[in-house]
Amino acid sequence: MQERIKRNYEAAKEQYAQHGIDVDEVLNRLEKIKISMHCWQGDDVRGFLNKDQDLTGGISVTGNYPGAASTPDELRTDLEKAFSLIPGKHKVNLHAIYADTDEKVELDQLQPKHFQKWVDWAKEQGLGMDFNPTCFSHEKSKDGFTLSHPDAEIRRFWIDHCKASRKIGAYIGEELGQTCVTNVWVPDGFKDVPVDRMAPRQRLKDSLDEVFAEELNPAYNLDAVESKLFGIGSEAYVVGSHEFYMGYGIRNNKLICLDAGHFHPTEVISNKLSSLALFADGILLHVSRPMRWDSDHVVTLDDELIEIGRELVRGDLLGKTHIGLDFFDASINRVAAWVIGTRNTIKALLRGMLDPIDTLKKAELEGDYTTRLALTEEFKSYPFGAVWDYYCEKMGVPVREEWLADVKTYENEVLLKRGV
Ligand code: RNT
Ligand code: ZN
Repeated sequence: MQERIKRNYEAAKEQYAQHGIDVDEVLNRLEKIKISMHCWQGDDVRGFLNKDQDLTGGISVTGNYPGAASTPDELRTDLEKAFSLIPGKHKVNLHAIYADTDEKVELDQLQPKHFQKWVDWAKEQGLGMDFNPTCFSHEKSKDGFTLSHPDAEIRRFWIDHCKASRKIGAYIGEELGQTCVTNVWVPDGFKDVPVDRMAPRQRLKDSLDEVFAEELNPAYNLDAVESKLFGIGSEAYVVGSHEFYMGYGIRNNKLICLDAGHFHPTEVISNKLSSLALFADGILLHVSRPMRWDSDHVVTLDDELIEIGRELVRGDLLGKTHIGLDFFDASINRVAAWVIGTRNTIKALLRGMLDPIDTLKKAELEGDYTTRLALTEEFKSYPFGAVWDYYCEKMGVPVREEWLADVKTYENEVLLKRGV
């Protein structure tokens, strides 16, 4: 351990200890938190099954930075590189279109065996895995509807795909010995104001009931449902709105997924966690950064990310919250995008844990809002960075921006040679 890092850490520890914060204990807690890093940042949400299909579903990736992964092996190599620069042991979040198989297989026919290579790799790397049915970028979703499609045959296809996905999730969970969260998100919605808002929601509900009909061992698979407010081409109405899934999730014991970009631009998910937590079985987060719209920018350590970290810590919600990332930026090095967003998310949790929570809660309870504000503001310049550096060093990953040189080397030696 570098002497300077150790010295700064010891000094920081002392300062935090004055407010009753045991930094060593905080780092032990932090180490146990898993972030689910989404595979789709590595290849602009293309996947390997239907590579000739454009990205649809009202989401969009912009940028043409070279080096996107175009095979499962490339994607895994990139993920390994990113994980080697992030402290802790985490999870990889896969979409169904990332199946690793030579077979030409349809989404409704997918089986665990099509993900065996991913499972073997995750075992070898000591990673957990999460899963998602892919209800977009497909011929059968081209008119913007899947589980709520008016055509029963098309609905059937997507129901079967979601059922298959849950089974794959359960297989992954059993194999890896840690729960897989399978998250259902469908893009269904109308560009313009619908006449009938009810019927598509009724169909979505009925389809979901079928998807979830089979009980699976919750130790292996947990289901989540993800809402949104609008997408490109579904500006006026999204079938699976927040109210829809909040109701559905609470009634049916599903995890409710909150994506930071899926609400009105001034609405924040940090302010929803404490309410949801009182009623929902569990929460899944899609940590993202909406820039004027659901733009899925790489998450920065901004006020909202810090607030999410605080809420999770202060509300003691880490036990019932699964933290996933959801952003895709093709205008910068994709490995760097993962590293920046994931390190930031961990930093936000650390920041939350290093707040003088007991003192702040006491001040608030006593109506001493002056102390609440003063302490909150002064803590912004407490030596958080010294603790973060020590944590990275202790966990064997680069300290501060040292990781960037590593990514640049990787770019030159690996990414730029791909010609993608
Ligand atoms: C789309 C949702 C969804 C996707 C991924 C690829 O608006 O956020 O989570 O981003 O499943
Ligand atoms: Zn999302």
